[in-house]
Amino acid sequence: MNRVALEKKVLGENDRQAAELRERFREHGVLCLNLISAPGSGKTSLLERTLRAWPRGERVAVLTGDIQTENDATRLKRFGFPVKQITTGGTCHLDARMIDRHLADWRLEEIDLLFIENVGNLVCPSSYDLGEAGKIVLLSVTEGEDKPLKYPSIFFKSELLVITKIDLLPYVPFDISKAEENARKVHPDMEMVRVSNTAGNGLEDWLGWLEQRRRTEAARAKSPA
Ligand SMILES: Nc1nc2c(ncn2[C@@H]2O[C@H](COP(=O)(O)OP(=O)(O)OP(=O)(O)O)[C@@H](O)[C@H]2O)c(=O)[nH]1
Ligand SMILES: [Mg+2]
Repeated sequence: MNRVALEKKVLGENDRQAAELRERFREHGVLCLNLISAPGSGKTSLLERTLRAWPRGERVAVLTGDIQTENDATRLKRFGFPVKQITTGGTCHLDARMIDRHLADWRLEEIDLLFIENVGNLVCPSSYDLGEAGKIVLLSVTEGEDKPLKYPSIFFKSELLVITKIDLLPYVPFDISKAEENARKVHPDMEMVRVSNTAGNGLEDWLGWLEQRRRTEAARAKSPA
């Protein structure tokens, strides 16, 4: 079998498993969001901020993916919500089978919001559907404002762009308006927020977006198909 045919087969099988996961999330009323960025853009930091701000009784959970180490799960478990690490052992993205396997001993009826932190990579995670309701792409101000043009697929497929590390703007030659304009060239309707995970600026916009997204999903679930 040649490489293209094999890749098609793998992606076809992944799509089938992702469709099953999406159906299970829908049945149990789980809003699943898939966070994607280059390594180190601030996915775990944003989730740390989110869990810290999250009301204790609310039912949120995280699956966090990395090639090696349990570091991100250790960071996120401190907030008392269910968190599991997925180590891929070399694979540059998560796939639907890994999600399915790591959900096996969680009761989906006890989760309202599930974050998946993908492996740090702007390319491979874009091709693998995980059954999520939406993808969120992060871009930090140290990465250059041309990234939406260089890696269009993930910016096209994500509903929200989170620009991170805005506290560093005084120190780096990053034109934030240009970055947003580039993202809009690839994805005209894309929503955007700007945050600093360290200083805390913009976090209310991110949390507000999440709240609104949960409301939209709940309304969609209630309306007849
Ligand atoms: N100045 C500044 N540093 C940040 C911000 N967000 C994250 N960092 C730092 O950036 C580094 C990487 O952050 P992580 O949250 O681990 O990034 P990540 O995207 O989860 O990284 P991977 O999981 O390895 O892909 C850490 O040293 C963070 O403290 C921010 O908003 N401002
Ligand atoms: Mg991380």
